Amino acid sequence: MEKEKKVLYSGMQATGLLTIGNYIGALKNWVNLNEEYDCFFGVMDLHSLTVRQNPAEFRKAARRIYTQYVAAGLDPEKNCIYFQSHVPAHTQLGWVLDCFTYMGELNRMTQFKDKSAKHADNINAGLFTYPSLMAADILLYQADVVPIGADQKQHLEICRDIAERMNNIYGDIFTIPEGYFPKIGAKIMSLAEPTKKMSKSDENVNATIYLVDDKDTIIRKFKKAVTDSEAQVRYDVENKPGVSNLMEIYGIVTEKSMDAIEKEFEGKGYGDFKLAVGEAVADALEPMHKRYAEFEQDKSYIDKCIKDNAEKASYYANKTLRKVYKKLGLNEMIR
Ligand code: AQP
Repeated sequence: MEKEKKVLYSGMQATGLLTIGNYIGALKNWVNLNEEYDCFFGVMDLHSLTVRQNPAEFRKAARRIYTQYVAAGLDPEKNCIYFQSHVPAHTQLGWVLDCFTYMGELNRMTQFKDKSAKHADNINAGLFTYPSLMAADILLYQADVVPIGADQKQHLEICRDIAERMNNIYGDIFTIPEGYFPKIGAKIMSLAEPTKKMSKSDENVNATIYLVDDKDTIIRKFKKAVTDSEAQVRYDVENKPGVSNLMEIYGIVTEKSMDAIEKEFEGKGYGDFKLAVGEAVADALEPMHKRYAEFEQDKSYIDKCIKDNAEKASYYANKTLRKVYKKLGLNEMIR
C-alpha cells in the first residue's frame, strides 16, 4: 500500500541544554516540515550514554528536550515524539545492523575521532558503533527524509550504505532515506571559536546560546562573540568566520539575505550589529519560552504525550523489526 505522506525521522541527544545550533540546524526545520510528512522525533537518550552523564541531570535534560520540541511548535498529537529508550526495538535492530557494518566504515567517522579526542578517558564501544544505532533509529520507521545538520551527513551516508547492503541480500527491507540539509545554518559555529561547531557539550558557556537563555544573557553572549578587527559587516566565511556566523544566525531568525544584512549595517560598527543579532534571537525564542513555562505548570499533558507516543513508536518500530528478523531467518516466538 502507498504511504499517504512520506516519513520524516530526526532526533537530538540529551547531552545537555539545546543550543541555537540545534534549533537552527534541526528543530526550526522540523517545525517547518512537520505538516508535510508523517514525523517521528526522538529524544536520543540511549545515544547520549556514549558520554558519561550525571543520572539526575540527564533525566531532567531529556525531559526538557522533549518539552522544548513541543514548545517549539511540534504538536505531539500529530507528530510521534518519544524517548529512544522507551522503544527497545532501537537496540534490537542496532545489534543486527552492527553485524552488517564494517570496522573500516566506522573507523572513518569524524565524529568518532572528534569525540575520542574530547573524551580520551572514555573511548567506549558505544561511541564507535554510534552510527549503526543511528541507522537503526532511522530505518525502523522506514524514513524517507532525515533533516540534519552538516555534522551528521557522514552518519546518514553510512545508514544508507547499510540499508542498501541489506536490501541487496534480503530483498526490500528498508526505505533508503535522503538527507535534508538547511541551505544556510547547517553548521552554526561557536561564538568563542567560530571555526568550531557550536555544541551543547561545549564547556565554555559563552561559546553557546542555549534555548533556555534569557534575553539579557543572549545579548551579553553576543556582545562577547569573537569577530575580527575589520569592523565591517561582510559575509566571508573563510576570512571572517565570526561575523559570517553571526550574519547567518541573524539572517535565519529575521529571514533577511546576507546582502540585505550587509546593507543594513553599512557604516555601522560591530557593537550595533551584535546588539541587533542578540535582540533578534531573543525575540525569536520568546514564544518558545512562554509555551515551555506553561508546560512546566501542568506536567500531566507532557506525561500523557510521552506515554502515548512510546506506544505509537513501538508499534511502527516492531513492525520493521519483525520483518528484519524474519528475513534474517530468526525463529518467530511461539505465543
Ligand atoms: N552547531 C550546529 N549547527 C547546525 N546544526 C547542528 N546540530 C547540532 N549542532 C549544530 C544538529 O542538531 C541535531 C541534533 O544533534 P545531536 O544532539 O544529535 O548531536 P550533535 O550533532 O553532536 O549535537 P551537539 O549539540 O554538538 O551535541 P554534543 O555536544 O553532545 O555533541 C542534529 O541534526 C545536528 O546536525
